[in-house]
Amino acid sequence: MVGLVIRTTGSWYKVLPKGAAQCALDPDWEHALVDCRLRGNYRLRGNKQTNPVAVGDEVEYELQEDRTGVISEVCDRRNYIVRKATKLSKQTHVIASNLDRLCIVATLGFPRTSTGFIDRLLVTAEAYHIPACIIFNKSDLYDDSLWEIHNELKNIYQAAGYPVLAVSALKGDGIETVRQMIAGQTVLFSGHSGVGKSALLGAIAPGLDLRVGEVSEWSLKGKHTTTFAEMFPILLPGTTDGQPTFLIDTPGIKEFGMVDFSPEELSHFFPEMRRVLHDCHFANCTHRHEPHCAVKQAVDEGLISTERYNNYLGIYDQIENGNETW
Ligand SMILES: Nc1nc2c(ncn2[C@@H]2O[C@H](COP(=O)(O)OP(=O)(O)O)[C@@H](O)[C@H]2O)c(=O)[nH]1
Ligand SMILES: [Mg+2]
Ligand SMILES: [Zn+2]
Repeated sequence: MVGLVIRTTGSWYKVLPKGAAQCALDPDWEHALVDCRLRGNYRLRGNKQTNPVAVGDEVEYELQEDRTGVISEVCDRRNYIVRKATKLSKQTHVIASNLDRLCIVATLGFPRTSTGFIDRLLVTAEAYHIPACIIFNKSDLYDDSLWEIHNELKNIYQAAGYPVLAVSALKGDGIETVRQMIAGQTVLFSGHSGVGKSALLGAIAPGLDLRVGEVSEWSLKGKHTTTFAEMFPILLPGTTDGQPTFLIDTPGIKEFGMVDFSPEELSHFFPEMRRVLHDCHFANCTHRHEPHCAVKQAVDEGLISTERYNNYLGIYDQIENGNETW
């Protein structure tokens, strides 16, 4: 049997069998899921990762008499996104795999997401070859000055090559555009706690069983909770062959990505820098203080945003100083 891992709790994995009712809004959906464990003698490929099976993995499993499954094979991942297993550990935890898109959910007010945070997630997406977009939520709270900031940021990020949307999960504004953009894809929603990720998923697919506001309340109380990514298949119009759309919520996950590249590679993960860096005088130009640097020239000419460039410098320093998570 072949299926898709949609949730993990400890050593049990919820697997959606191929061909089963593929919509989390289907009343029979929970019953279609198979509780699976990993085969006892499953050989881990290397020991860098703490979880051998992650949300988004395609797995082969055998059904037992008690209707549980035993996973015999985790299929090769197209891509995946990780975080550090623990603060000091060298090991990583795979948050989710086989992604078609990373949606960065941000807010301009209540609270304000920094461009530094957005740019770090974008770098992560570039490093893992996952197309990214930025969704500014809570547009219902915008006044004129927030709209002005929104439009400035939209210009910056669209020029870099990323789709930018303004939405209100609360009022429903812009949600149809999100649906059209993600139809048929596997999409990970990431961003700070409280920006409205769960509310956004609920707006995209009304009726999903999501805990809006819950994690932010937990963290206010200072409780330590271990929550993981969870995937919800839904059916959206506009897909061929009724292909489901997979939404991945990440409640409680604070850190995304881990740098496994050298600072010299960083500019390759800024698309607008990647386009010009071959014109730098020095082949190993770091675009910080070298003369005849095409990147700095593009910044001076207003072709590359000063804000993005400053964040590049900040991330460069951070990696150089051995601080490799965000
Ligand atoms: N005004 C406004 N509030 C929102 C919107 N979306 C979410 N919220 C609120 O923001 C808080 C956090 O939402 P939640 O979905 O739990 O955020 P998450 O931590 O990113 O999953 C809740 O109190 C929501 O009601 C929105 O579009 N507008
Ligand atoms: Mg949430
Ligand atoms: Zn340069």
